Amino acid sequence: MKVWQEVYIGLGSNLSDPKMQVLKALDSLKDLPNTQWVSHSSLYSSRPQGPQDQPDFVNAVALLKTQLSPIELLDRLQAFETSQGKVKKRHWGERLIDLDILLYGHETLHTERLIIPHPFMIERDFVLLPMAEISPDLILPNHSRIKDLISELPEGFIMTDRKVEKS
Ligand code: ROI
Repeated sequence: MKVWQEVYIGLGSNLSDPKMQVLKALDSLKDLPNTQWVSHSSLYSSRPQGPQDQPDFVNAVALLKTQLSPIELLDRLQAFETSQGKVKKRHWGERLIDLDILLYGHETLHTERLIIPHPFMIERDFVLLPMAEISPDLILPNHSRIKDLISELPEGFIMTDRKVEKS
């Protein structure tokens, strides 16, 4: 019997109607095999981390329970990105849709294709705040509390005056 792991997925888009792209990607996550949908955060508007000559982002985080392995999950997410039309333009540049595995249970993984926890999540309010919205008492594999990480963020990208409406 395979165990069920709680997995957090970060979603981001800043091209071709970003809100629609994020909602579409959230919907495709519901089609993952051997996976149960748990919840997702609100959608957040954020200014770009990285080059500033690109549009603002819409970000969200989803929580699932899955029996897929990390690499099986990564393959599925990359297939969703490709079928939704993702083309890589430049490093830390604009993107139609990004689906990142943030946490996979309490596991840590360091391979060429995949690093878990996501190496940049602790510096990104557009990841930590949506995660805390769905799991306010979350503790990371290195024992950090999500609330402590949020209070230690050096920089904010989320535009609090521009929370995205649901539909
Ligand atoms: N910036 C924001 N605000 N949101 C993202 O999802 C995002 N994703 C990225 C880079 C380009 C680093 N910047 C981002 O990949």
